[in-house]
Amino acid sequence: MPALQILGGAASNFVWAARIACAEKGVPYELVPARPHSPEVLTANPLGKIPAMRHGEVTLFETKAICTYIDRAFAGPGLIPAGAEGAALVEQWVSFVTTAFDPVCMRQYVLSYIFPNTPDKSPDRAVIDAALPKMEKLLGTLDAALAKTAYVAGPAFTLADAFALPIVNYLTRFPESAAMLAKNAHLHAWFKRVIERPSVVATMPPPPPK
Ligand SMILES: N[C@@H](CCC(=O)N[C@@H](CS)C(=O)NCC(=O)O)C(=O)O
Repeated sequence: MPALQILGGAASNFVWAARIACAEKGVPYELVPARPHSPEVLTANPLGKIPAMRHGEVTLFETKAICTYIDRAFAGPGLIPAGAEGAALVEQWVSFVTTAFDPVCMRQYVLSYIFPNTPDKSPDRAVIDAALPKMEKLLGTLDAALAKTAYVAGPAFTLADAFALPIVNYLTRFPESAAMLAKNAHLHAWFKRVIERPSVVATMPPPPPK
């Protein structure tokens, strides 16, 4: 049995980012299916969020901490550059994803389609419409970065790509975000490239039920 365990559900964008990090490094791991706030997750993360990680004596939560640990604890291609500027750029873009891109694009927009709070469970139009101008700016920000470099934080694939990709993949599934993606040509071209990486193909969550 692999020594490293990732606790969480495959559909979570953060769980997917941690699994991409393992796959990029060639680190064997076990995905332990667990829902947020389940007793299993609460043993590893007092806030109940996924993913959490166990590796021997090490227990971690927060996806960036988990991915940094995976990058440093194991051999394999580095996911954070050694140099000060390169490492800071990865930090910058991971923070951008966790503090700005995820809250608007996933929590506000995508979840209003998947788990709407409306009485009849139809997509929550008011919440979706309020997200759209913010999404234009966020996608435009990534697009401008990707106009200059092949990957989000520079010339090579890093944790910044692993964090952004699962969210952009969700954005391909809904009409307004798919149209926005098509308009942001550099972001779209990056997505088409990274979605075919072996680490991404190997960890792709199963399609949602129809
Ligand atoms: N800051 C956390 C966020 C993790 C997170 O929000 N995970 C979601 C699933 S994608 C979750 O557990 N949601 C349940 C909740 O927020 O109560 C991290 O980077 O790991």
